[in-house]
Amino acid sequence: MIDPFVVRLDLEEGILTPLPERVVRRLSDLRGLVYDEELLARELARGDPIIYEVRKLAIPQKQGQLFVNVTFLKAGKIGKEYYFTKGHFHINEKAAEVYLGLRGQGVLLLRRGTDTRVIEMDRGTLIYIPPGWGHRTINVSQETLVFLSVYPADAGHNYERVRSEGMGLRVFATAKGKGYEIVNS
Ligand code: S6P
Ligand code: ZN
Repeated sequence: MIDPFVVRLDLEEGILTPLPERVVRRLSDLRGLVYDEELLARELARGDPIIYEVRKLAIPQKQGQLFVNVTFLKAGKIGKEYYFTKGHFHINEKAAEVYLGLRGQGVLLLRRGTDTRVIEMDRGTLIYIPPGWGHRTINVSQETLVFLSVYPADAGHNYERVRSEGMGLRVFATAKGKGYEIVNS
């Protein structure tokens, strides 16, 4: 059981008050997921910076509950590939999700079988991810990408499927270094 509760969400910065639990993902967590693994290994020899973090409200992992998270995905690239979240499918194939862009400019990649979608995300973009669609977020801007996620607490996350099958698409900086291009991969 859980009582009704209230927190503050700073709609400009995405900061929750009081600050909830923090999950951190580093460059090394992108091993096996990036386009250029050799380049990643060389960059890791120099250090293992934080790529993104997720702030998670404390909600019981029980059917009927909803998890509420805010993701902060840093700006940067590995070679020409913009920083991205690992990406996952929900283990519970009936579990949908809602994303709300708060800050920065990103791209949400969706995949279900051979069907892929590319959705631009910025402040005020509300995206409905139906059950069964794998999802990964990419930061294509020069500032941190911030977005809110709401999804069933019993969704579960399958990361291995994305690791083995990929997302079908990647997001690269264009040759001129500005903007982005979507490539099959
Ligand atoms: C959870 C939701 C987000 C991601 C977060 C990090 O279902 O999609 O909160 O967990 O953006 O991405 P990932 O792929 O590392 O879980
Ligand atoms: Zn999800």
